[in-house]
Amino acid sequence: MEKFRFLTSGESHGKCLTAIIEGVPSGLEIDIDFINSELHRRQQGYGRGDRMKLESDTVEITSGVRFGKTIGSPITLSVKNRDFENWQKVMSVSPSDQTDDKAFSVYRPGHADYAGSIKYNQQDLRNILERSSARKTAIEVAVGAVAKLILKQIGITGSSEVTQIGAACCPDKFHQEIDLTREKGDSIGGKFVVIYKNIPVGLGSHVHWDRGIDGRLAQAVMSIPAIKAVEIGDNPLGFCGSEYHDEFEIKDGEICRTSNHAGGIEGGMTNGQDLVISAVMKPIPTMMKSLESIDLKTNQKAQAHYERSDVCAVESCAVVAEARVAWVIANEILLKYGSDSIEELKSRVL
Ligand code: EPS
Repeated sequence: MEKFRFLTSGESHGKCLTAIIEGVPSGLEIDIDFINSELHRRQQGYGRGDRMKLESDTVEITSGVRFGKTIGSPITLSVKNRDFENWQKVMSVSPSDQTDDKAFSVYRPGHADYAGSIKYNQQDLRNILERSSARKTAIEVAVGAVAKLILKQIGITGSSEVTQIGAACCPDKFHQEIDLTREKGDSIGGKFVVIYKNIPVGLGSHVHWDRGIDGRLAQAVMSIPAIKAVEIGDNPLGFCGSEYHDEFEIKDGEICRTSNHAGGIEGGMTNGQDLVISAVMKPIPTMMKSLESIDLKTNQKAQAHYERSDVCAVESCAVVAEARVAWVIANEILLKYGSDSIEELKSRVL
């Protein structure tokens, strides 16, 4: 069951990335500067590669918005790839431009190349790289910004923070860790946390397995490229039950809790506390430091393919996760309060 739904398209070095979103209530003011500032945040972060110097991601809206406000119809968003200029022939749609330029056939261990080439019967691994690249998260962040604008109307706000880079858990050490990794021609992962505040009680449900908001959040965050683990609230290992579960108390006549180890979710439903989701990103698998691999053309040993990449993208990934969590919350809000206009939504929630 989806109320806030969308599809995205676009390759890393294709002309542009596109999304069509359906289900956004009418009357929502679309703040393009806000969407662009979210795109800018995704491009930042210590350890990003040279592609980010080339791109200056901005959104274009071509449907669903009139005079600055949504009108209830599907919204089309697009973000241009500036680098397309250098890839026009290589990424051409036309059969007459067929070329082997930028083709490659040595699998990158850890990337989608191997399984993707078998699944889609492709001999040129570029045909897998182009869509498996995390470049597509640019348009996802634009969609997340629209979800955030809906949430903002009812007072829900989100943020994120990097909590670990490699073995370093203290922000003072993050840049040093990334610099050392770059010097070695390697890549490095890390961990971040996303927090959303002012969440109403009862988003999601305990009544059926696929309606739990924890499962939906886990899927949305886990499927970001390179994510290997997702946690809701505090990792319970090392706690006994009496320490972990959040006790009730009454403060100023209101029911509240003495802690938030559960990260705002109990029984697959939000409980009114802050929503807290952490995720672990593996080191990016495109590396200067060569790994042993196989060339699919010869079936012989070869060194893995390398092309421009990031040393560390954990900060950007946290922004992408904020966006994905925003989609999930916006969808649950629209499922629960089912409104066609922002005025209706506000009257139902506030
Ligand atoms: C990315 C753009 C890509 C990569 C990165 C994410 O650009 P290019 O491939 O042209 O350098 O920098 O993707 C990966 C590292 C990956 O392994 O998929 C972006 O816009 O975030």
